[in-house]
Amino acid sequence: MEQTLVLLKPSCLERGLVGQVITRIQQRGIIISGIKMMQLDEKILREHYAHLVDKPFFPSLAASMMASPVIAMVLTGVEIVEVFRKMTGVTNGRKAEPGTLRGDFCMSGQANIIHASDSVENAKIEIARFFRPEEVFDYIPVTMPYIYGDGEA
Ligand code: IDP
Ligand code: MG
Repeated sequence: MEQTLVLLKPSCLERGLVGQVITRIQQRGIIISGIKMMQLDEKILREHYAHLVDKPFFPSLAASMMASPVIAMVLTGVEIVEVFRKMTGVTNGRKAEPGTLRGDFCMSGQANIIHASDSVENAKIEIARFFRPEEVFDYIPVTMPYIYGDGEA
């Protein structure tokens, strides 16, 4: 199965939305393989948002990501990168479809509550950036035969 890296941003923690987001993840049948709270710093953010470092909004983005700890997660599932990007919704919460996490829980293009890896290749890089191998657990829930049909997972 595939894995993706998710960050619940300070805008998620400060607004008390952590439980609702995790509930949505679990009710979908997505496996949480790693989860921890971390305080991000400038160094890791310059790596994580390398594609945005030269944008005028980068200092404000970095400050918003360091405003409180974040919750980092490794999620596991079949085609999880694509599934979870769809669940996340487009970057600007005001444009995100209702039913997506951003479309239901935020109104901002920056304080948009959640990060999700955008490709399988980037997911591998991001998981290695935020988690040590021993922090990612490869258990299989006993409910697996009810989450996926025969031969799917
Ligand atoms: P994504 O989170 O939907 O993958 P990216 O383009 O990778 O979007 O941008 C990373 C994060 O940078 C966004 O989630 C958002 O918090 C922030 N961001 C992106 N574009 C802007 C902008 O134009 N102004 C302010 N913040 C932005
Ligand atoms: Mg992105």
